[in-house]
Amino acid sequence: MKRMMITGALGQIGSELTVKLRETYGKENVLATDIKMDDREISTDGPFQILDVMDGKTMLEVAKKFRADTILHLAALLSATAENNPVFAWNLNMGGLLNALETAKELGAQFFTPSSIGAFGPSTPKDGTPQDTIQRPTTMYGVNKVAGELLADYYFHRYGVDTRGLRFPGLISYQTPPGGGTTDYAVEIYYEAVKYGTYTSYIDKGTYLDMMYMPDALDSIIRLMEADGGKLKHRNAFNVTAMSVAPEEMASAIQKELPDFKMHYQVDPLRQQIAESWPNRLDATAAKEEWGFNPKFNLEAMTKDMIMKLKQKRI
Ligand code: AKB
Repeated sequence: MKRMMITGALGQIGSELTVKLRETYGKENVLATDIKMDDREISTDGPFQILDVMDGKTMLEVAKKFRADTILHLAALLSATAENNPVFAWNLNMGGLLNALETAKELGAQFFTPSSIGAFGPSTPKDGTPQDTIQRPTTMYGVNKVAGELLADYYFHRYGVDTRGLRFPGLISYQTPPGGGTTDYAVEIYYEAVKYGTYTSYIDKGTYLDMMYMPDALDSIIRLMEADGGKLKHRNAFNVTAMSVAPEEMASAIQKELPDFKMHYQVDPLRQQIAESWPNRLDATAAKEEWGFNPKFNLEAMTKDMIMKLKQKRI
Protein backbone atom coordinates (compact mmCIF):
# COMPACT_ATOMS: atom_id res chain seq x y z
CA MET A 1 0.00 0.00 0.00
CA LYS A 2 1.19 3.52 -0.80
CA ARG A 3 2.37 5.84 2.02
CA MET A 4 1.44 9.39 1.08
CA MET A 5 2.41 12.73 2.59
CA ILE A 6 0.46 15.87 1.64
CA THR A 7 1.61 19.45 2.24
CA GLY A 8 -1.00 22.22 2.40
CA ALA A 9 -3.56 19.60 3.44
CA LEU A 10 -5.98 22.15 4.90
CA GLY A 11 -6.17 24.22 1.71
CA GLN A 12 -8.81 24.11 -1.03
CA ILE A 13 -7.46 21.03 -2.87
CA GLY A 14 -5.74 19.44 0.13
CA SER A 15 -8.75 19.25 2.40
CA GLU A 16 -10.74 17.23 -0.15
CA LEU A 17 -7.81 15.28 -1.56
CA THR A 18 -6.79 14.09 1.92
CA VAL A 19 -10.27 12.69 2.56
CA LYS A 20 -10.39 10.99 -0.85
CA LEU A 21 -6.90 9.48 -0.50
CA ARG A 22 -7.69 8.23 3.02
CA GLU A 23 -10.83 6.55 1.66
CA THR A 24 -8.88 5.03 -1.24
CA TYR A 25 -5.58 4.01 0.38
CA GLY A 26 -6.48 3.75 4.09
CA LYS A 27 -6.45 6.47 6.74
CA GLU A 28 -3.23 5.31 8.32
CA ASN A 29 -1.38 5.62 4.97
CA VAL A 30 -2.07 9.31 4.35
CA LEU A 31 -0.19 11.90 6.39
CA ALA A 32 -1.76 15.36 6.21
CA THR A 33 0.54 18.31 6.97
CA ASP A 34 -0.05 22.04 7.12
CA ILE A 35 1.46 25.11 8.74
CA LYS A 36 -1.36 25.16 11.28
CA MET A 37 -3.97 22.87 12.72
CA ASP A 38 -7.70 23.57 12.83
CA ASP A 39 -10.78 21.84 14.16
CA ARG A 40 -11.69 20.04 10.93
CA GLU A 41 -11.65 16.24 10.84
CA ILE A 42 -8.55 16.12 8.64
CA SER A 43 -6.42 16.98 11.66
CA THR A 44 -7.91 14.21 13.81
CA ASP A 45 -9.24 11.58 11.40
CA GLY A 46 -5.80 10.24 10.41
CA PRO A 47 -2.12 11.12 10.82
CA PHE A 48 -1.53 14.90 10.96
CA GLN A 49 1.65 16.92 11.45
CA ILE A 50 2.24 20.66 11.65
CA LEU A 51 4.87 21.45 8.99
CA ASP A 52 6.25 24.67 7.48
CA VAL A 53 7.29 23.82 3.90
CA MET A 54 10.10 26.38 4.15
CA ASP A 55 11.78 24.08 6.68
CA GLY A 56 13.30 21.43 4.41
CA LYS A 57 15.16 19.61 7.20
CA THR A 58 11.98 18.99 9.19
CA MET A 59 10.08 18.08 6.03
CA LEU A 60 12.59 15.34 5.26
CA GLU A 61 12.54 14.06 8.86
CA VAL A 62 8.72 13.95 8.94
CA ALA A 63 8.50 12.18 5.56
CA LYS A 64 11.24 9.71 6.54
CA LYS A 65 9.59 8.89 9.87
CA PHE A 66 6.27 8.28 8.09
CA ARG A 67 8.09 6.16 5.44
CA ALA A 68 6.41 8.21 2.70
CA ASP A 69 6.76 6.81 -0.82
CA THR A 70 4.57 9.52 -2.40
CA ILE A 71 4.72 13.30 -1.81
CA LEU A 72 1.83 15.51 -2.88
CA HIS A 73 3.05 19.08 -2.54
CA LEU A 74 0.10 21.51 -2.50
CA ALA A 75 1.22 24.33 -0.19
CA ALA A 76 1.46 27.54 -2.26
CA LEU A 77 0.11 31.08 -2.58
CA LEU A 78 -2.52 31.65 -5.30
CA SER A 79 -2.31 34.27 -8.05
CA ALA A 80 -3.85 37.42 -6.54
CA THR A 81 -2.14 37.00 -3.16
CA ALA A 82 1.16 36.29 -4.92
CA GLU A 83 0.79 39.46 -7.01
CA ASN A 84 0.30 41.52 -3.85
CA ASN A 85 3.41 40.04 -2.23
CA PRO A 86 5.71 38.83 -5.01
CA VAL A 87 8.91 38.35 -2.98
CA PHE A 88 7.16 36.26 -0.34
CA ALA A 89 5.41 34.33 -3.15
CA TRP A 90 8.73 33.53 -4.80
CA ASN A 91 10.24 32.39 -1.50
CA LEU A 92 7.28 30.26 -0.45
CA ASN A 93 6.24 28.84 -3.82
CA MET A 94 9.75 28.05 -5.03
CA GLY A 95 11.41 27.33 -1.66
CA GLY A 96 8.61 24.98 -0.61
CA LEU A 97 8.70 23.19 -3.96
CA LEU A 98 12.47 22.75 -3.86
CA ASN A 99 12.28 21.29 -0.33
CA ALA A 100 9.51 18.91 -1.38
CA LEU A 101 11.44 17.77 -4.47
CA GLU A 102 14.59 17.23 -2.38
CA THR A 103 12.52 15.16 0.06
CA ALA A 104 11.15 13.05 -2.81
CA LYS A 105 14.68 12.62 -4.19
CA GLU A 106 16.11 11.51 -0.83
CA LEU A 107 13.30 9.00 -0.25
CA GLY A 108 12.93 7.84 -3.88
CA ALA A 109 9.28 8.90 -3.61
CA GLN A 110 6.77 9.57 -6.37
CA PHE A 111 5.90 13.28 -6.57
CA PHE A 112 2.90 15.42 -7.51
CA THR A 113 2.49 19.18 -7.55
CA PRO A 114 -0.14 21.29 -9.33
CA SER A 115 0.69 23.82 -12.00
CA SER A 116 -2.02 26.13 -13.35
CA ILE A 117 -3.52 27.96 -16.33
CA GLY A 118 -1.49 30.78 -14.73
CA ALA A 119 1.62 29.22 -16.31
CA PHE A 120 0.49 30.86 -19.56
CA GLY A 121 0.56 34.54 -20.49
CA PRO A 122 -0.73 37.10 -22.99
CA SER A 123 1.44 35.81 -25.86
CA THR A 124 0.10 32.22 -25.47
CA PRO A 125 -2.57 31.17 -28.03
CA LYS A 126 -5.83 31.82 -26.14
CA ASP A 127 -8.21 29.30 -27.69
CA GLY A 128 -7.37 25.63 -27.78
CA THR A 129 -4.14 26.45 -25.92
CA PRO A 130 -1.79 23.58 -26.88
CA GLN A 131 0.02 21.37 -24.37
CA ASP A 132 3.37 22.61 -25.65
CA THR A 133 3.30 26.31 -26.44
CA ILE A 134 4.61 29.77 -25.50
CA GLN A 135 4.82 30.25 -21.69
CA ARG A 136 5.66 33.86 -20.86
CA PRO A 137 3.33 34.67 -17.91
CA THR A 138 3.21 38.23 -16.59
CA THR A 139 2.37 37.40 -12.95
CA MET A 140 4.66 36.23 -10.13
CA TYR A 141 2.36 33.21 -9.68
CA GLY A 142 2.81 32.33 -13.35
CA VAL A 143 6.58 32.76 -13.13
CA ASN A 144 6.55 30.37 -10.14
CA LYS A 145 4.41 27.85 -12.02
CA VAL A 146 6.62 27.81 -15.13
CA ALA A 147 9.78 27.57 -13.01
CA GLY A 148 8.06 24.81 -10.98
CA GLU A 149 7.21 22.80 -14.10
CA LEU A 150 10.82 23.08 -15.27
CA LEU A 151 12.20 22.21 -11.83
CA ALA A 152 10.03 19.09 -11.61
CA ASP A 153 11.18 18.09 -15.13
CA TYR A 154 14.77 18.64 -13.96
CA TYR A 155 14.35 16.32 -10.95
CA PHE A 156 12.96 13.66 -13.28
CA HIS A 157 15.76 13.90 -15.87
CA ARG A 158 18.64 14.52 -13.44
CA TYR A 159 17.68 12.28 -10.50
CA GLY A 160 14.96 9.96 -11.84
CA VAL A 161 12.30 11.30 -9.42
CA ASP A 162 8.88 10.20 -10.73
CA THR A 163 7.46 13.75 -10.91
CA ARG A 164 3.95 14.39 -12.26
CA GLY A 165 1.74 17.48 -12.48
CA LEU A 166 -1.44 19.05 -13.84
CA ARG A 167 -2.13 22.57 -15.07
CA PHE A 168 -5.31 23.15 -13.11
CA PRO A 169 -7.95 25.63 -14.22
CA GLY A 170 -10.18 27.38 -11.65
CA LEU A 171 -11.41 24.69 -9.25
CA ILE A 172 -14.95 24.84 -7.91
CA SER A 173 -16.07 23.10 -4.74
CA TYR A 174 -18.68 23.33 -1.99
CA GLN A 175 -16.37 22.23 0.83
CA THR A 176 -13.35 24.47 1.35
CA PRO A 177 -13.39 27.91 -0.31
CA PRO A 178 -10.18 28.96 -2.11
CA GLY A 179 -8.32 32.07 -0.95
CA GLY A 180 -6.46 34.69 -2.94
CA GLY A 181 -7.01 33.28 -6.43
CA THR A 182 -8.23 35.04 -9.58
CA THR A 183 -10.83 32.35 -10.27
CA ASP A 184 -12.33 32.49 -6.73
CA TYR A 185 -15.38 34.33 -8.15
CA ALA A 186 -16.50 31.05 -9.72
CA VAL A 187 -16.86 29.57 -6.22
CA GLU A 188 -18.19 32.71 -4.48
CA ILE A 189 -20.97 33.06 -7.06
CA TYR A 190 -22.55 29.77 -5.91
CA TYR A 191 -22.24 30.54 -2.18
CA GLU A 192 -23.78 33.99 -2.59
CA ALA A 193 -26.46 32.79 -5.01
CA VAL A 194 -27.65 30.26 -2.42
CA LYS A 195 -27.24 32.59 0.56
CA TYR A 196 -28.33 36.01 -0.79
CA GLY A 197 -29.73 35.42 -4.29
CA THR A 198 -27.29 37.94 -5.75
CA TYR A 199 -23.57 38.23 -6.55
CA THR A 200 -21.29 41.08 -7.62
CA SER A 201 -18.57 39.70 -9.87
CA TYR A 202 -15.10 41.23 -9.80
CA ILE A 203 -14.41 39.60 -13.19
CA ASP A 204 -16.07 41.26 -16.18
CA LYS A 205 -18.66 39.84 -18.60
CA GLY A 206 -17.15 38.08 -21.58
CA THR A 207 -13.99 36.96 -19.74
CA TYR A 208 -13.61 33.26 -20.55
CA LEU A 209 -11.58 31.02 -18.25
CA ASP A 210 -11.20 27.26 -17.87
CA MET A 211 -12.89 25.66 -14.85
CA MET A 212 -13.31 22.19 -13.32
CA TYR A 213 -15.44 20.73 -10.53
CA MET A 214 -13.42 19.42 -7.57
CA PRO A 215 -14.51 15.74 -7.90
CA ASP A 216 -13.00 15.73 -11.41
CA ALA A 217 -9.82 17.40 -10.13
CA LEU A 218 -9.37 14.75 -7.41
CA ASP A 219 -10.06 11.95 -9.87
CA SER A 220 -7.46 13.45 -12.26
CA ILE A 221 -4.76 13.52 -9.57
CA ILE A 222 -5.34 9.88 -8.66
CA ARG A 223 -5.51 8.76 -12.32
CA LEU A 224 -2.31 10.58 -13.19
CA MET A 225 -0.46 9.18 -10.16
CA GLU A 226 -1.67 5.65 -10.94
CA ALA A 227 -0.85 5.91 -14.68
CA ASP A 228 1.92 3.85 -16.24
CA GLY A 229 4.92 6.20 -16.18
CA GLY A 230 6.28 4.62 -19.36
CA LYS A 231 3.32 6.02 -21.29
CA LEU A 232 3.74 9.62 -20.08
CA LYS A 233 5.43 11.93 -22.55
CA HIS A 234 4.45 15.07 -20.60
CA ARG A 235 4.98 14.77 -16.88
CA ASN A 236 5.03 18.37 -15.64
CA ALA A 237 2.44 19.39 -16.40
CA PHE A 238 -0.69 18.33 -18.31
CA ASN A 239 -3.36 20.77 -19.50
CA VAL A 240 -6.71 19.77 -17.92
CA THR A 241 -10.09 21.48 -18.15
CA ALA A 242 -13.76 20.56 -18.03
CA MET A 243 -15.37 23.79 -19.30
CA SER A 244 -14.55 27.26 -20.59
CA VAL A 245 -17.00 29.79 -19.15
CA ALA A 246 -17.62 33.52 -18.78
CA PRO A 247 -19.25 34.95 -15.60
CA GLU A 248 -22.56 35.68 -17.37
CA GLU A 249 -22.78 32.03 -18.48
CA MET A 250 -22.35 30.87 -14.89
CA ALA A 251 -25.09 33.31 -13.90
CA SER A 252 -27.44 31.89 -16.57
CA ALA A 253 -26.72 28.32 -15.43
CA ILE A 254 -27.52 29.36 -11.82
CA GLN A 255 -30.74 31.11 -12.93
CA LYS A 256 -31.99 27.78 -14.32
CA GLU A 257 -31.87 26.44 -10.73
CA LEU A 258 -32.57 29.70 -8.87
CA PRO A 259 -34.67 31.88 -11.24
CA ASP A 260 -34.52 35.00 -9.01
CA PHE A 261 -30.72 35.09 -8.93
CA LYS A 262 -29.27 38.49 -9.94
CA MET A 263 -25.71 39.17 -11.10
CA HIS A 264 -23.92 42.54 -10.87
CA TYR A 265 -20.41 43.58 -11.88
CA GLN A 266 -17.76 45.63 -10.13
CA VAL A 267 -14.48 44.83 -11.82
CA ASP A 268 -11.31 44.50 -9.76
CA PRO A 269 -8.51 45.81 -12.05
CA LEU A 270 -5.80 43.50 -10.67
CA ARG A 271 -7.73 40.26 -10.97
CA GLN A 272 -9.29 41.29 -14.29
CA GLN A 273 -5.83 41.95 -15.72
CA ILE A 274 -4.60 38.57 -14.48
CA ALA A 275 -7.66 36.81 -15.95
CA GLU A 276 -7.15 38.53 -19.31
CA SER A 277 -3.54 37.34 -19.42
CA TRP A 278 -4.66 33.68 -19.11
CA PRO A 279 -6.07 31.40 -21.84
CA ASN A 280 -9.78 31.18 -22.68
CA ARG A 281 -9.77 27.45 -23.33
CA LEU A 282 -7.04 24.84 -22.93
CA ASP A 283 -6.57 21.83 -25.18
CA ALA A 284 -6.47 18.74 -22.91
CA THR A 285 -5.77 16.17 -25.67
CA ALA A 286 -2.40 15.09 -24.24
CA ALA A 287 -4.00 14.30 -20.84
CA LYS A 288 -6.77 12.31 -22.55
CA GLU A 289 -4.35 10.34 -24.71
CA GLU A 290 -1.56 9.70 -22.22
CA TRP A 291 -3.50 8.76 -19.05
CA GLY A 292 -7.22 8.84 -19.82
CA PHE A 293 -8.31 12.24 -18.43
CA ASN A 294 -12.10 12.11 -18.48
CA PRO A 295 -13.99 14.84 -16.56
CA LYS A 296 -17.62 14.05 -15.73
CA PHE A 297 -19.06 17.47 -14.87
CA ASN A 298 -19.98 20.16 -17.40
CA LEU A 299 -21.34 23.58 -16.32
CA GLU A 300 -24.92 22.38 -16.02
CA ALA A 301 -24.17 19.21 -14.02
CA MET A 302 -21.75 21.07 -11.74
CA THR A 303 -24.23 23.89 -11.10
CA LYS A 304 -27.01 21.47 -10.12
CA ASP A 305 -24.68 19.59 -7.77
CA MET A 306 -23.11 22.73 -6.22
CA ILE A 307 -26.47 24.29 -5.44
CA MET A 308 -27.87 21.05 -4.02
CA LYS A 309 -24.80 20.51 -1.80
CA LEU A 310 -24.70 24.13 -0.59
CA LYS A 311 -28.39 24.00 0.30
CA GLN A 312 -27.78 20.77 2.25
CA LYS A 313 -24.87 22.48 4.06
CA ARG A 314 -27.23 25.28 5.15
CA ILE A 315 -24.55 27.93 4.57
C1 AKB B 1 -5.91 31.14 -9.10
O1 AKB B 1 -6.90 31.75 -9.55
O2 AKB B 1 -4.89 31.68 -8.68
C2 AKB B 1 -5.95 29.62 -9.15
C3 AKB B 1 -5.41 29.08 -10.43
C4 AKB B 1 -6.23 29.10 -11.65
O3 AKB B 1 -4.31 28.65 -10.46
N1 AKB B 1 -7.29 29.16 -8.92
